[in-house]
Amino acid sequence: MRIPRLALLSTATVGVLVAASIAVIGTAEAATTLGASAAQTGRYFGVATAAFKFTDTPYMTILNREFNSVVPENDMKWDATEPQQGRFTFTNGDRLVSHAQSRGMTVRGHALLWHAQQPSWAQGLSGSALRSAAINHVTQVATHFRGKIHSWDVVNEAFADGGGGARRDSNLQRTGNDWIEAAFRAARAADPGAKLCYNDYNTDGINAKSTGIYNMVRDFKSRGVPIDCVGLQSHLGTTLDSTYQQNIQRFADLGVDVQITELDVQQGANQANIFASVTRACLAVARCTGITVWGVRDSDSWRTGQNPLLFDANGNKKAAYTAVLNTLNAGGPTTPTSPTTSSPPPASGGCTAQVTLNSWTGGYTATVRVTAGSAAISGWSVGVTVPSGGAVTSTWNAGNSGTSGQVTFRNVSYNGQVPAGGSTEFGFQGTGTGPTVTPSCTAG
Ligand code: 9MR
Repeated sequence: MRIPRLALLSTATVGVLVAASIAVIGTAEAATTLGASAAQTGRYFGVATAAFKFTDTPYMTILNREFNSVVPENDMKWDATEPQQGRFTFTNGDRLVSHAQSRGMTVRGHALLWHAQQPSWAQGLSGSALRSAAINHVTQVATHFRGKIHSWDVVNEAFADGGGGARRDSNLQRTGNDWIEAAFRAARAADPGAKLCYNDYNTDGINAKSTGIYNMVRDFKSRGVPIDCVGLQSHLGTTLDSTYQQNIQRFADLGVDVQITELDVQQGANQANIFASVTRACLAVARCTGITVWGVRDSDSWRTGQNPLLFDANGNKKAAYTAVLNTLNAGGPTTPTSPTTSSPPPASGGCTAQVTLNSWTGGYTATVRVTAGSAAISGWSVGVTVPSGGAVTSTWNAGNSGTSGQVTFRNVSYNGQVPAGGSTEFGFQGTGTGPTVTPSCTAG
């Protein structure tokens, strides 16, 4: 029998396609860019940039190829966005955001309030006039960029160096110690989708300054002040504090994400090792969700003469680049899915729980959203089945009884009251594979 030529061709094509897709599934290729390799571990790899550099072709080639997150080095600061009181200029910030969106990059916002780079009109204010100008600034800027920012540095560098963990003196601090929480509440109201971070430097290990910040975050979590993340800037010298990872972990254990936000390392024999160690430390903590370097090439850096970045002035990859890429690739690939499992819609007076997993080989974090039904609830508990062989190793924003098999999570003092239709989140980390059985939710 003669088989029509067309049919023969298509049979062969299907055969090739099937073979090709099996080959793709079966091969775990090491990623060849920072952004892609970080993404395989569920994280981003970002860079500080500026709209005025967008006409520099060699610069843009690296930016677009390597990074999947950007942060404006200066374009969203107070002096840049509100040069005169009540007159806002978002041109450069908007250019940065639209470039990022066109390339599928996320954007960190930096920084809503800071004692430095204030416009001169704000430097001349104090007391309640400064407080209301500052909160208005937070509201206007966060509202303008609403829905477009992955994480905001809401407050930058508010703690003192060598101050035993105390706040830094500044015109903002002199408006009252509650200025930071007022800023976070205003930011949450203006852009509920953005993660809200506190960001600082000289916090690259367990020391008096990072402990001061740790105590503030713990206090905020206990009082329901909206804070989601801590930024560790990580402007580093020629050594790395031995408690770098431990410090990330203790913040994560408070129930906030940690981001390495302004990484650069002084050139020297240890540069590549320090970059690799920072990357490894972030990968080792599930809630360390991304790393940003503070510039593309050494010639773009604020640290003139210290060559602290991953590319040299000619755009060549340095040893530090290769060290970071290899470290990222050693940390992945992980399961690129976030499966969710939900309990059924609640009866009046009840609640529902939805579990979202971020899994990797050998472990996971679970984020659990508890939503009240048509009536407010006062207290809740969520039952989860932990697959055999695994166990819960840490929990945030909830208490747990048991760590394996059937585990019950209960609200803590500050998140038991949930209004009708409202929700609250808690999370836990575990070993093994994450729970996939429908969770239960019980009010009261
Ligand atoms: O890199 C920024 C540089 O271009 C600015 O002139 C400087 C102004 O103070 O700010 C630099 O970025 C800082 C960041 O906004 C906050 N953390 C420290 C960074 C380096 O100084």
